[in-house]
Parts: sequence; C-alpha cells; structure tokens
Amino acid sequence: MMVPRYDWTVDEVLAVIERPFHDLLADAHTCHIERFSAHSVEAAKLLSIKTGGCPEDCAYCPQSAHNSTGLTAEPLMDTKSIVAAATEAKAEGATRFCMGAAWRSPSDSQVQKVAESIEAVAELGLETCVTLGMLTASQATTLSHAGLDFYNHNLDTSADFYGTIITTRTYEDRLTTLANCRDAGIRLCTGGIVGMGETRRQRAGLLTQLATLNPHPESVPINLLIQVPGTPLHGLPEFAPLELVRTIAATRLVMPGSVVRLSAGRASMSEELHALCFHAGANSIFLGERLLTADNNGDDEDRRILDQLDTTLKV
Ligand code: SAM
Ligand code: DTB
Ligand code: SF4
Repeated sequence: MMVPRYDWTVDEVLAVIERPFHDLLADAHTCHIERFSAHSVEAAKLLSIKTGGCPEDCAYCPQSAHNSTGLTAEPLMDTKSIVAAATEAKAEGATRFCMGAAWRSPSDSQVQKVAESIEAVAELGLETCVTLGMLTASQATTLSHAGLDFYNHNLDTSADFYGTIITTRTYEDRLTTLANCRDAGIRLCTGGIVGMGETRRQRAGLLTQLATLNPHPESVPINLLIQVPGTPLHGLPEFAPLELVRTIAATRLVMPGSVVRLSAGRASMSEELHALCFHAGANSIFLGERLLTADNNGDDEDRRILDQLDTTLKV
C-alpha cells in the first residue's frame, strides 16, 4: 500500500503529473483501490447561505463585488431555510451538506449564527462543512464546538501564481486559517482550481502545498474553472480535458488517503471525462443542479453517468 508522504517537492510532483499518461492512470487507479472502492462516490450538496457582494477580488469568482456578473446579492439565510435545504439534500442522497458564504472574514456574530445552523444540520444526520473565508483561532473553536465536521478553504493555486488571481489577501492568510481549523480539531477540505492560465509547474506547486500539510487534508476538491461572463478570467482558452485527468491522478498519488472531489465545472464535462477522472481516483462529487451560484450536472445526468460506470453514491 502507498504510504502517505509529507515531504513532496514541486519537482517530484511535476514529475508525477508528467508521467506517461497510461502509467500515471494505472498507478493512480491501483493507489485508489488500495483504500477506496472504485464503485462508490461520496455525494455532497452545496448551499450558498450568503450570496454575492464579496469584498475580495478573486478573478474567477462571480460573487466578488469587483466583478460585474449581474448576480443579485442576498443576505445570510436563516437557520430554518438552511435546514429545509439540507433536508432536501439528504433526500437526494447527499451525505455531506456544505454551506458557503461570500465573506472575506465573518464577524463573531455571523460565526455564531452559522454555528446554530451547523448544529441543526448535524441533527439531520448529515456531515457538515462550511466555507466562510478567513477565520481566527477562536472562531474556528466556536465552529468546532458546534460540531462542524469540515472547513472548506481552498488554496486555489500555487503561491507564485496567487497574486495574479487575488490581490486582497495572501497565500499566508489562507494557510493561517487552515492551521486555525486544524488546531481546533476540524477536518480540512482544501484544494484548488485548474484552468486559470497556470502552468503545469504551478499546478504541481498547488498539489505540493496540499501534500506537505501533515496530516493531509481529508477532502481535496479539484475545481475546473467555470468561466463566468463579467469575471476577468472569462475568455481564457478552454482547459485541456486530459490535463484535468493528469491533475486528478497526481492528486490521488500524492495524497493517497484523501477523498478527491471532482468539483466545479462538471456541467461542461463529457461522460467520458467523468469516467477517466473517476478511474484516476476522484471519489466525490457535488450533487444537484446548482453549485453556489453556477450550474452543476443535475441528478438525472449524474445517475445516467454513474449507472454506466457501475458506481453508486456512498450511503
Ligand atoms: N468566500 C469563501 C472563500 O473564498 O474561501 C468561500 C466561498 S468561495 C466561492 C469557495 C471556492 O469556490 C473558491 O475558493 C474557489 O475554489 C471556488 N470557486 C469560486 N468561483 C469559481 C469558479 N468560477 N470556478 C471554479 N471554482 C470557483
Ligand atoms: C469547492 O472547492 N468548490 C465549491 C465549494 N468548494 C465551496 C464551490 C464552487 C463554486 C463554483 C462557482 C459558483 O457556484 O458560484
Ligand atoms: Fe469572495 Fe470567496 Fe468569491 Fe473570493 S472566492 S470573491 S472570497 S466568495
């Protein structure tokens, strides 16, 4: 069995990404089935609990106030409406409910309100995840005490490309929030986005950052950039699909025990690309027709794809 390593270098991870395609895929699949079933994927459901008007200038994001995407901003949802959405998600087959807020960093009273919703969602028997921006150590502790299972906070890309994509915070800020969550006993969900114009080496840089966290993040979302009109990244060349497969395979190999989520961008992916990504080690998806604000595959399409791959949702 592949033993997890925490001392990866960028050169080593780049060499993994650049392995001959079939060897890379075969090894990633072997690594995958050492710890996971190839016939089961985890299902998470997202809900945007506070939408738009975000002060951060993330170049990919439809929710940034710096980007004119025509999105209507909405205030923080109340716990009752959040629980209603979580109940529906559970009925759809989700085992994890992820609540996302377009904040740079929440206030203590906002964290308190979200903590109430976490407790209520956990009572439904769902795993809970929230993504609220930067957190202080004491805010992470508040969420942990509410029973939060996972905090999502993506590194998104490599440290040397970060400043091209976001100028209103630093990579170090991201790492600090991850450390605050880990120290509070919360499991980490952190990954990134491909297709933002980064080089292969920069993709290797992102994976190296993630794979040198000890312990590894329990969940690693790999998002394919959704190019939203009105964001600075709209109009970039389409990302080569097999490069996504290489990225997923390398993620599986460098973090063998982590759940790898094929995240944003699935609505534009063919069933063949889905198949290759699952073969390469992806074993989690977001269910439903909506991510936070953007389109997702929808349950009928996902059932059609998973059926053909003899794969079911993890219960
Ligand atoms: N505001 C919080 C933050 O940035 O950490 C939480 C919400 S933010 C929308 C969560 C993640 O969504 C980002 O880190 C990014 O990885 C992903 N994301 C946002 N817009 C995207 C897009 N257009 N395509 C792919 N992923 C995107
Ligand atoms: C993650 O890695 N991807 C999700 C979740 N974590 C929060 C968000 C994807 C957002 C896609 C754009 C949108 O829906 O607004
Ligand atoms: Fe705000 Fe998060 Fe979007 Fe950045 S990714 S603009 S922090 S909601």
